[in-house]
Amino acid sequence: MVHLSSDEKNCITSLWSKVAVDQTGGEALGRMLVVYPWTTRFFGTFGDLSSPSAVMSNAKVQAHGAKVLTSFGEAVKHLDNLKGTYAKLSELHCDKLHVDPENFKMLGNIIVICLAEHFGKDFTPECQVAWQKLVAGVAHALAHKYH
Ligand code: HNI
Repeated sequence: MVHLSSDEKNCITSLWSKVAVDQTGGEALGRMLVVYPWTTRFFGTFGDLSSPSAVMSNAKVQAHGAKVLTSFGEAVKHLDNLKGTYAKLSELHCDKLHVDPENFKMLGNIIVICLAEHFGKDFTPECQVAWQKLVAGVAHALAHKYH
């Protein structure tokens, strides 16, 4: 359960409205695969992931990253109901994909890093705290249906 003040909610939604979702999503997923190479095991059908440049220029990584960050947008729309929002995806990642929920935290942190890099000083420390709470909340919601 995340507790966000109204200021925190405002900074999350206003920053989100300026995010280039497709580009940032591809970047975040690509970085996860580069920095935590064991995560490539989930993406055996994506083709060449053998080096950082192969990962970052892989069209399937870019497309899937866009899909993941678009889905993250649902969290921004439903800040008060993350568990309900991700119930189906939690089942999918658990039962079908067998993704260890630790990975959700790692990707969430990378998303925050990508935002910090894009927005520089506009990503204030207060806003960063709010985003950190949000990515933790999404990771928690995605892990919720695990058994
Ligand atoms: Ni994730 C598929 C959302 C983190 C591995 N994932 C999806 C889909 C969405 C999605 C949406 C598409 C579902 C469908 O086809 O119905 N994933 C998210 C979100 C996060 C996340 C919102 C966290 C912010 N996924 C992760 C992580 C991993 C991961 C951290 C692995 C390390 N996801 C997958 C895999 C698939 C997937 C694997 C299936 C990919 C494919 O198409 O083959």
